[in-house]
Amino acid sequence: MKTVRLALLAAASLALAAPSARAAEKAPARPARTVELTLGDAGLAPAEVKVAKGEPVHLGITRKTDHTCMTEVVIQEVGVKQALPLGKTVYVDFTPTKSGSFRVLCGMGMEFGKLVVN
Ligand SMILES: [Cu+2]
Repeated sequence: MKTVRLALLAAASLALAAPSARAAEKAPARPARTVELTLGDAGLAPAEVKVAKGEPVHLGITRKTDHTCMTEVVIQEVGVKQALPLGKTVYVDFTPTKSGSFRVLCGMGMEFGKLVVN
């Protein structure tokens, strides 16, 4: 797996280094937007996050309480399912491809917040 990844990276570097008309035409990759969420005794803060369709999101979540059932975060529509260890910021990356208001859930399906994609 590691070897394959390295090979892909090498191929990508070569592609970037090689001057070509096609590379010049290609739009630069959109930088990811970093969004930070904190889970405390009062819940998720902020409880609603707004992002843009097609914009890569680098989502960081820090669980600061043990008095919660949200030891895992699930946002089905963008394929997020991530364990939330206490006191540690975990990051998930995704790019929403459809707009809507998506529920941010704990592992058992309870709603803690919304991800709004416009
Ligand atoms: Cu729950």
